[in-house]
Amino acid sequence: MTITLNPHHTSIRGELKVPGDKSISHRAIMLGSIAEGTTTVSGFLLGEDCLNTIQCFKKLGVSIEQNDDHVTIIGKGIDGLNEPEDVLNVGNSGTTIRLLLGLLSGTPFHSILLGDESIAKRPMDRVTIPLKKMRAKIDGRNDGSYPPISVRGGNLRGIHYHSPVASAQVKSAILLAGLQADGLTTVTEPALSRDHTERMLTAFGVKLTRDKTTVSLQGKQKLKATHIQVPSDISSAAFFIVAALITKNSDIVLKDVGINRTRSGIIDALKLMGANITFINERMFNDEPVADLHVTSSNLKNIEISGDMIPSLIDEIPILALAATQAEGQMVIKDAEELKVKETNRIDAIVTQLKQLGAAIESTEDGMKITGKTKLLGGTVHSLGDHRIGMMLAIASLICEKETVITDEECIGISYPHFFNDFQKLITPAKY
Ligand code: SPQ
Repeated sequence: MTITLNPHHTSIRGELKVPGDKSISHRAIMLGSIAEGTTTVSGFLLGEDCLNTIQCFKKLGVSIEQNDDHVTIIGKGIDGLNEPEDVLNVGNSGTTIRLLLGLLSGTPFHSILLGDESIAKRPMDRVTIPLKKMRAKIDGRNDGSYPPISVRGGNLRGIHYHSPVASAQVKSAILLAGLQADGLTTVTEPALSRDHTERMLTAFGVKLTRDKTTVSLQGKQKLKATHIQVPSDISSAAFFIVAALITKNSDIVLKDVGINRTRSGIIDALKLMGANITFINERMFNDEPVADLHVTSSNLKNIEISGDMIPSLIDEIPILALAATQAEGQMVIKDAEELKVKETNRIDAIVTQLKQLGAAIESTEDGMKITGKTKLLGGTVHSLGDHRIGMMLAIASLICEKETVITDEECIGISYPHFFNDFQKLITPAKY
């Protein structure tokens, strides 16, 4: 399907609560399923990726009831999952397939995991290599590198894995396998990736030790059911943060946003660029920090984005690139090769689609260069089936001279159902 957005030339004003955090919602279902007792989740993300996680765990024999954004999971314990009678279809979700590969590496039965066309192209060897070192039996296309993938788990031993990439999916897959392994499992990453798994394991009573970019846990620990309150997703909030910054007379408050330091690189980057963003009412949801974010229109200046900052804003690079088109000077994004293995090759997707709208943007080997300030013109652009590209293009339409037509916009439901309702809510008529 396509959507046509007229040029708005408007302010963004009002208060909004964006949906629950995708990474935390996945993990709540997974850890609740292997805990002892009944776990309840509030603020669960009803996006397609997280609903696919629920379907996979139902096929593994877990009783899960979902009413709107409240979910109740009757945990089966760490040894209680059943061999699935059907394949486990993760749809578009890289988090589901990679974390499930880790969890199922410890279960003494056979499972087959697959997903959509995008998932079939995403590399799994980053998790299958360490999981095989732990003795999991895994096979798939290209020697276990691409889905469909089959796993026969059990009899794992702990390892110390030095991951070549800063990836929370790699770290989490190994930790979920390590929970079922003999001995100690340790993961060291080159830079700290998002740490929701570590925080939530602690909330479920698991003992782990952390030292900078290293985390360790002993196998055979039991998880105790708990209540998880999911913060609003900073990755979804980022679209409206940038919308408010790049439009005139804008003033918004985004409620209950997760501001975990391993995810809030987008706020740090935008503040360095001169953005007016303040945290109000800082507090904790379980072990996760949250705040309400007050954002107003700002004059932005471009900066370099590179190094250890990249993992903390990797999913926000599409919307950061749009902000850069409206900032003075040049933004250089480096060390971001990981963008090539997301739902699309996001370096190519960002560059081709923003260029189509009139941006001055070029790709590089490990990122891109964007020169601002440029007028965006509008025209027909493509989400390429990538939710974050689709939402970035929708926000771009706010400042385009002419109408913007976005193809395949329905993919936005992967992480942000009702995105366009929220978008409309914040748009106020121009005051010229
Ligand atoms: O789940 P999926 O498809 O991999 O989703 C993305 C996204 O943009 O929503 C990436 F394409 O987010 C990943 C993120 O990039 C979610 C995630 C997690 O929940 O653990 C971690 C990051 O990936 P990685 O490979 O750096 O661990």
